[in-house]
Amino acid sequence: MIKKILQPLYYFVYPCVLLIASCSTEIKPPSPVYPIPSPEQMQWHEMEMNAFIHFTINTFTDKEWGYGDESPELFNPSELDAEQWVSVLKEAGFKGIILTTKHHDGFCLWPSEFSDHDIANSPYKGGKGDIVKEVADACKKYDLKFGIYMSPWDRNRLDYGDSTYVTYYRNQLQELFTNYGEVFEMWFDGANGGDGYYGGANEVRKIDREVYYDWPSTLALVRSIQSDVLFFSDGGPDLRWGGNEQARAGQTNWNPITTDTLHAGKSGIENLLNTGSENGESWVPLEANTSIRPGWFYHQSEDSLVKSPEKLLDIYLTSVGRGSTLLLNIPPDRRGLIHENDVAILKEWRALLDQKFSNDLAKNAVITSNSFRGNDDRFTPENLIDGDVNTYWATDDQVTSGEIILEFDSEKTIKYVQLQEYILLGQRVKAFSVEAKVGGDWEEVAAGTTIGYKRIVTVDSVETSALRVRILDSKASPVLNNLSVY
Ligand code: FUL
Repeated sequence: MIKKILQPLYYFVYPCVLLIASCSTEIKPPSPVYPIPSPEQMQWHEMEMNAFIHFTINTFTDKEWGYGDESPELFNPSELDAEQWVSVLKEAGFKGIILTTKHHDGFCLWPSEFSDHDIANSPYKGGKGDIVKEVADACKKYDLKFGIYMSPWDRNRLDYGDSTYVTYYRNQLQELFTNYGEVFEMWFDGANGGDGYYGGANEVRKIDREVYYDWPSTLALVRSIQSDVLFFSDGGPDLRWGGNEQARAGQTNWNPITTDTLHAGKSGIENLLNTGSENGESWVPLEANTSIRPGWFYHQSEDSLVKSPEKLLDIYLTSVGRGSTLLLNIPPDRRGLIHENDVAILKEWRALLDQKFSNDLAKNAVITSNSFRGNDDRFTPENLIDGDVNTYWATDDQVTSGEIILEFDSEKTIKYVQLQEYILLGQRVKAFSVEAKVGGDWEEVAAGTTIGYKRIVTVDSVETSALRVRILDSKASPVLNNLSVY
């Protein structure tokens, strides 16, 4: 009888009491501010630097854009060594490689079942070569991710402009995505249509960039073979072009942007691509691309024009340092090797990056903030300097600003301040400033708008015993997982 009376108490009242108790005391983590990155996009953010490889018949004709009438006989690298490419790039710090499997001239670096304009008809390895395979295998061996560029515009094809060409293009994508293992990124070039050889027609062909390729069907086809691949194009859908080829992301760089389909060459959207939009509907991060040389392909005449390590440091700051990922092109030469000059510069650049960003002064500083979420230990400012990207500092929901203070044990010379948002909960910060304590007063030494995955601001060298980072405005309560000072 007593048991019967107590039973409802046990099954109903007790859980209710527990629930109410937990609701009132437990501080919940902040809710996401949508959109947020997919798991594949998050991995891509963490890669930070990828290498582009432009290599094809242009390397042998000294051109940037082949016309499409080049004989495959011209393609004959004498010492090609994909492992040299990959090992040099890995040492420089790149995490993935994107190879031009076919550029605008239509020559294929793999023996394509659907074309004769390919490596099988070149002297390279007696027609038995397959450079897509060589690079994909080398990436596997050195643990780098492998990505594919295949130009939609094909100046060799007689049927470019007809629907049969789109079928041909899709067949080739199917070949590439079936035969070469995992592809992390597919790069769709926005350059489309114009004059060409076109199987001997030698004319100008115009296509309607927005409808001709029927991108949604093409993407669905590729996704049916490899579901995790990220598509890059002028406007996404997964990764967006940054609106310039100097790897200069916007000072304000929102990952969100509103895009209903691939823009595929739409003009006049460069500024929008460069900044994204605060209230954009989709997470489409900016990939900042440029070349280590003036051209995309190798030209002997540019051997002395390889960008300096200092220029590359600058490029790192305008790309990775503005919350985007860098895609730096390093074109192999006619031997099929990364040229000595480029190898030397990459080494010096790596050393420069290590020298600038290895001694994090924040690690040994005392860190405090004016507030943190619910005064709960899980959200303290210490999380910003614990080296763990999965722990973060956050404020209460209604608080959209905050101050974090770092106190050093002695005067330090500061050059860079690095901030990171915990973007798995969305991009939030709209404005921040950095101040240094000089002669007892706080002086502003840097300021910025967005942070995103990573933001590095350069400070006019200042000697100080304390730094204050002020989050001035944010879409919602700020959530940061890293603060580093160099
Ligand atoms: C452009 C192309 O026209 C260039 O040749 C190069 O491939 C660059 C990365 O994209 O649109």
